[in-house]
Amino acid sequence: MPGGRWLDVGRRTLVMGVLNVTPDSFSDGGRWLDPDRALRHARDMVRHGADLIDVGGESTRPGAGPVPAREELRRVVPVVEALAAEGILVSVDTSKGVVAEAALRAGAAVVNDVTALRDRATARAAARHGAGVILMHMKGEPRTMQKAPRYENVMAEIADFLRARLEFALRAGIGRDKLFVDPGIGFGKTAEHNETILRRLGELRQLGHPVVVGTSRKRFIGTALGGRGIGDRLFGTAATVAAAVLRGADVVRVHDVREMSDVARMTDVLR
Ligand code: HH2
Repeated sequence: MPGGRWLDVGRRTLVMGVLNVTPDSFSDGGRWLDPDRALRHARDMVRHGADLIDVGGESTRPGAGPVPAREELRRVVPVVEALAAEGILVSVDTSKGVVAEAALRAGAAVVNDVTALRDRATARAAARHGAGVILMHMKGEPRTMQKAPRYENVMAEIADFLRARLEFALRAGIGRDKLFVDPGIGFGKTAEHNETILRRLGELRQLGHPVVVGTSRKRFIGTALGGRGIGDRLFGTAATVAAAVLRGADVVRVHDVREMSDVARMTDVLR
């Protein structure tokens, strides 16, 4: 881990800044593909309050296709390496074991895996490096997940899935204190499911691990506001961040770090 630093969870809500080095991410695709621009943006996010930078080289937006490992490595590793060398805490947003291994070797401290360690090589890499892991719930695959997702009981299904993946991660040798859980807002969920998750987020605290929540600029916010476009969801995002913090989120994953750090800090005061 860079300089032996680790996330100080629990004292206040931590802010994870999103850095998508992709041509096609849903809200910022193409903006940070150039490594120099990506690094400048990451430093800005840290200056504005990000505790951790989440570097991703493959979009998981609904309908996105897979990116070959070689291409994902080419996008992600140089950026991770440069940020880690500056002492910035980095997570790598990947579902591929080879990318996780390379990013951890380059200095990333956390693997953010939207498939919750489906690739066992990711679990092995995280265990070997003593890395943190964010286990996220997704129903289905990005390509198809938004085609009429259905649940008997959305909170119970998410909690059961995460409990099973926590057990798997522990068996793989990942430290108990290194595991985070995330309900996966927008991953195989309708707007109503996302709203239910935010209303009942507190229930996930029973899993005994810090809770990560990523609502930033997502479609259900646009829907609730009468069809707002991606560039017009800042205040809607702020409301979801405040709600998540009040209901016990430990980490919020956001694009607009400066604004959402204020929201998180102020909501922490009121919590
Ligand atoms: N959401 C996205 C990507 N990764 N990881 C976690 N743990 N939780 C999330 O809610 C989450 C995530 C989707 O957002 P973004 O990275 O902005 O878009 P894209 O996947 O299109 O790159």
